[in-house]
Amino acid sequence: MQKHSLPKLAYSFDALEPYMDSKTVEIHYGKHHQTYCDKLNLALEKHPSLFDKKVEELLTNLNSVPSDIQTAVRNFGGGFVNHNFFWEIMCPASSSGKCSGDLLKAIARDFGSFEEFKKQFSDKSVALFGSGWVWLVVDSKTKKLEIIPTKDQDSPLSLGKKPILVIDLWEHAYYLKYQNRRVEFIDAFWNLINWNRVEKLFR
Ligand code: MN3
Repeated sequence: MQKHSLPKLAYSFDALEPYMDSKTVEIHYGKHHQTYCDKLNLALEKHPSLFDKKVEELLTNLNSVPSDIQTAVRNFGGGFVNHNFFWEIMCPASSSGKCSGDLLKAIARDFGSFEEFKKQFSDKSVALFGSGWVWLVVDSKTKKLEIIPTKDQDSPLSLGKKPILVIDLWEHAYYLKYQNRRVEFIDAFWNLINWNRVEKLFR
């Protein structure tokens, strides 16, 4: 049995400056993300055999998780996996690159153009009420790209969608630097997307 632990960040806390400040990354990763991981481990201790499964697998089949820990897996397992993913699809602005190749073609196919996709993704991020996430996903049936919001720590995996890009819109993701100015945070986020990684996830 192996407890879950946070994956190492591929960059230092200050590497996302000035768009995401060092203190925010440090607390977001070291405190918020760590707490989701700890609480997930605590819940799984009631059913230790589940440690052998990937958390992504548990979230994909939430109904198969024992009912006494289903909510905990949804919230803390979701928080654990969503943040793993969030850190993974970001990088320092200097190596962000550009959306290109097959992904760019699919975006043009499903949204009309990259600019239109960016507008829709940003608009949904501004409009999200309360705490949650906005995702670019591939629907597992239609194979089309979609932009969907999820509440709290809900995962698109539980909806049959494969995530390829995400923005964390909980206030803890931006409040130290941007306070109530969520729009500025969303604008800044576009500088931090690891397009190389996102395109790999798409393929
Ligand atoms: Mn968060």
